[in-house]
Amino acid sequence: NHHKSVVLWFTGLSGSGKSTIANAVEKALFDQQIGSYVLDGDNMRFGLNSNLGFSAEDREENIRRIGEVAKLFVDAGVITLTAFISPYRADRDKVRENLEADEFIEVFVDTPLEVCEQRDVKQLYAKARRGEIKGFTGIDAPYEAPLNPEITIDTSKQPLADSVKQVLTYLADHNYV
Ligand code: GGZ
Repeated sequence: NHHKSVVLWFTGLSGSGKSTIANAVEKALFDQQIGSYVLDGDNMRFGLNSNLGFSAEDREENIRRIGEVAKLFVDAGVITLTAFISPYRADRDKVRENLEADEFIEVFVDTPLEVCEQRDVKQLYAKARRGEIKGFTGIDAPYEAPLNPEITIDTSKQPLADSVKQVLTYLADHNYV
């Protein structure tokens, strides 16, 4: 099935739903015989970026490397979905600038902190509140929201299927798929 390769750059707080939506979009594309690939903490932070932590400098380097890898995937013709907090606007903008204008779609997963904290699947917010994790995004480290994201999704207001549809509709409307 024909498609135009692109990076779908998901950004948002821990627990906002980035990986869940990205993986569901990957599956939906697969069902349409369109190959795509998800870059996330599981395959980047445990591999290529295993020497990086969560200081501002390390997050910047994390995002820089992911941006370079995503660019290689796009050059290889793959629809590439990345699911990282990527809290710094400047770091995301650098990734965008390193690609063609139509090769970067910023997907802001704008789930409120309160909702992410309520979910707390990995109990990381609880640890951050107790001071057992320092520099946790949204608690004592910054998250800089995108100013002009192509897509904004609030997972506290709609089910997963609607979020997936939102992304697929954007791709179809802009002739990526
Ligand atoms: C934020 C942290 C931290 C700190 C560990 N701050 O829910 P998760 O577990 O799976 O998502 C978070 C993930 C964030 O990694 P990223 O590579 O996406 O971050 S960044 O883009 O800022 O480089 C969380 C876990 O790692 N985690 N410590 N201090 N999230």
